[in-house]
Amino acid sequence: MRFAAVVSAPELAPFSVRYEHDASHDAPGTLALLQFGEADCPGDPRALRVPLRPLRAAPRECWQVDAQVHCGREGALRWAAGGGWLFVALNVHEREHGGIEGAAEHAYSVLCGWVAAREERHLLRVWNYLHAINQGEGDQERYRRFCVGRARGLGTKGITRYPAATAIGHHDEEGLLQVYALCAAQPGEALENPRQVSAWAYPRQYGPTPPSFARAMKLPNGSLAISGTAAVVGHASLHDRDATAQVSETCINLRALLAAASLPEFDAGSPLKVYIRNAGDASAIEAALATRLGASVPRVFLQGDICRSELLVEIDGWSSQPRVRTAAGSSRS
Ligand code: 3EB
Repeated sequence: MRFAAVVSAPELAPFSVRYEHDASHDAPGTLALLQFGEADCPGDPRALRVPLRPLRAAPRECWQVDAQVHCGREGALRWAAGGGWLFVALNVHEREHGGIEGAAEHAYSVLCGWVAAREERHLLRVWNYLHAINQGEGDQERYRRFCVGRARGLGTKGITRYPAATAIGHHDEEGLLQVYALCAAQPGEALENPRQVSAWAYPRQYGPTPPSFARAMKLPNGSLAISGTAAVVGHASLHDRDATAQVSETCINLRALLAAASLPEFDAGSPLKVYIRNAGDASAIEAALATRLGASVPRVFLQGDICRSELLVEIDGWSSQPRVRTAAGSSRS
């Protein structure tokens, strides 16, 4: 008889995300509290000001674990960990790194180097908010330079399995790059969208280094972290200058991802972020979404520039695992 050596992965505590007005950073089990466009909250490393302006009354985004949370700062990096999950965030200033490319390389190098030494070493989901994302022509466009620096920062730390991601342009402080991430002590499963060419395989016309992200990440708890999703089919942008049609196409892309993950429709457990380039499109986008998403699906509307100038709207978010009926008839999530 042969015995396999089993190195058991640490059990993960339940992890959930929800939107809540007036949420407090010191509620038990808070891993992160994302505050859109609000004043900075310097006291607690978990309370992160996100440099995007809400276009509607915006709740805060709370990441919660059923576990004790420890948090701290190390240099520019801030973190919180508990129950096998880790929130980590970094604000970098381009002027200290010779521009967006150097800032991105630095941010990823610091973040990945720090995460690699932790028990929660699996980088699952990353958000990137950079200033003036579409400025510059051709391969000098700032988003493309960001992609070059990000790939270099990831590569020098040996990351070859891409996280799910969002990259959006902000109109806040010039030169500010914010990167924050969710990591865990167990790996996730990266998923691609059957309607889209994988971003890391985009053809040369979109830049010298293709974007380093997966379309979604199935988290070790079965939930799905959905990358920024726009009206991209194959590798082409569709519905130029038509925000409503871009919303429809984006929703088809989102449903294709849910199907690929064997998850049901979005519901009250699926908080979504809607990034809108032109504030003047907000009402049309809101109305278009109302016909395609159930009223119970939580959503926030943020002003943000999408990484291709022809794209007017992008959506990211979470979809939680369906509740499982236990033998006793009670339900658990
Ligand atoms: C796209 O499909 C739209 O560079 O991290 C979406 C999500 C997009 C993430 C990134 C870019 C990123 O290509 C843009």
